[in-house]
Amino acid sequence: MPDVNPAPAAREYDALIIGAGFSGLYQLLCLRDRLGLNVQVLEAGDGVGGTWYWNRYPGARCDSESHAYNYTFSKELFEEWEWTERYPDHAEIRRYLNHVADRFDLKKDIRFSTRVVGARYDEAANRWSVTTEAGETLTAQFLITAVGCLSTANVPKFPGLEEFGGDWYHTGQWPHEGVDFTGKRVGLIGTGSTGIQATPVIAETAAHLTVFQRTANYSVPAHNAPLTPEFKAWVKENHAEIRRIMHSNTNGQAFFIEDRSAWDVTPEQRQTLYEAAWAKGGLQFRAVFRDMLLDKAANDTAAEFLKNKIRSIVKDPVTAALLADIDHPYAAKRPPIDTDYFATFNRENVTLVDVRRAPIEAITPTGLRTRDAEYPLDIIVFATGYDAMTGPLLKLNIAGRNGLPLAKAWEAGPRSYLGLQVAGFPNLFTITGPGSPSVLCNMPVAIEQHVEWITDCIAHMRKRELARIEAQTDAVEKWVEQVNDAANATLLPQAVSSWYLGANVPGKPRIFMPYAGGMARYREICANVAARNYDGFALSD
Ligand code: N01
Repeated sequence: MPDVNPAPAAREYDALIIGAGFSGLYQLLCLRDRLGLNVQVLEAGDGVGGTWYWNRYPGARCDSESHAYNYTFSKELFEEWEWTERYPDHAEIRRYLNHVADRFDLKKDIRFSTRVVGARYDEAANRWSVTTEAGETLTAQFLITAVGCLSTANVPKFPGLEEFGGDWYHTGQWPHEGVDFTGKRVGLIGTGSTGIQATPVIAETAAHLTVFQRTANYSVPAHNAPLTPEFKAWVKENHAEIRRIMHSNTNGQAFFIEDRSAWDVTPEQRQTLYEAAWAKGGLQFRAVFRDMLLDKAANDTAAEFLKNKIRSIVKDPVTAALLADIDHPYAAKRPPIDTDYFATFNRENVTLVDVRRAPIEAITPTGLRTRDAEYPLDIIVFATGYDAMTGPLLKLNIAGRNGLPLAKAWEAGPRSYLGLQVAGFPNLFTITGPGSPSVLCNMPVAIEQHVEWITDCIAHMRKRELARIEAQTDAVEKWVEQVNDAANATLLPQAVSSWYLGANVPGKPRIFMPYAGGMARYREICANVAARNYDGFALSD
């Protein structure tokens, strides 16, 4: 049943929140129940879930392990919810978020099926005026975006798509009723985390699946499985410890990166450690050595191990060579994890096509044409990613002081202070905005930290009767430098086709967007800023 709330009588709020995923739900709870504010959430979908509301493609599943993919603010909530598998699938995550929304009675303050199409700051009134697609206007002192980092689908502008006679879908806007691939000739474009998750599942029912690969990718087995009663009991008993680990490490996961260099061990020991990590599976593979993302030679040892795995799994040597022809360091792009991805290319009904060598030229009425060949298709699946991080914010048409559009302020790429605020946009907070660790961290951990920081900041303002907070230009300049320095200290910018850099969207400025200095360090920086009376922000009454 869609969650539909009638339009409320009041149109003026203390705070408006855009989005009802992990961020929006917790921000609502904090501002409404902890600070007593009059808050409204505006959500385009007809239910809670955010990214997980839209991402229902075959194989859609979280890459963080379920016991780490939680809110941790409530011990009771943590203990009463039981995940069923090592990695929750999209439907189970939606059940979790619905449970949270119902448990804390959040839905009554969420306007579903309400898409925000504009937001404008009125300086004289010190209020944000937010317009919805239906033409309504709502105002608030604070505007908080909780729109996620990966919610604006990137559908490449191939000529001919409108004339395609079959069906096509982007994975991030998947039909709720699902798609039946039985007996169909399916083309899947994209081999990021999504394409790698979807490929094996689609191959099970499609008559034929053609995977169009532009950039070959690493992947480590997920080894998904149902959780045992013992593990579930262990999780419940160890809430505090799991939380402590997630809050004190670099990536917000429930494990630490090993404190050893790839050069502390012999090549044989390295091989043994990689084999053990491969057998364990999941994102922990990148935690085997502390210098894996810092030292190219150290990274090469992991990269070679993973390429050898591909060569050993995939039987056809040409396909294996194409899959293992990876041009970037391991984990410099977001590392996928999979269930039988490489083995799927041993199936009779699956073909890999290199669209780096022979790019896609057009979608035709009956299929897809590359420079070299024509592929007849009934269904095309675009696993082509997102206009990441900035896309969801720019889509809102936000205008700050003097009507300055955010798109103009960010013409040369995103510039923010701590990924939380943009100079010239007072009282606007961007949860997991560009310049914060966000996508380099386990998202719920990054989200909780941002939401709690924003809540404390607003509480501070209320207590001191301050009405306005705004990032200062010099603080923004310094932070942008720190974001660049943090990225440049790692191998991350070496993946030139990465969406971390905006490289997947033609014309998008190439800026390394997330803060790569680590979640623990970032948490400390934000706490220090707050302790120093919100250093770098101007607060006024
Ligand atoms: O998107 P991507 P994604 N012609 O941008 C290709 C998160 N996630 O949806 O690399 C041909 O990574 C593109 O090629 P290239 C996770 O953070 C999380 O897979 O640009 N190909 C690439 O292969 C992830 O990183 C989970 O050369 C084109 C692919 O499409 C993020 O979402 C699960 C093309 C896009 O890969 C995005 O992943 C899934 C073109 N014109 C995803 N344009 C969880 O577990 C693009 N491509 C939580």
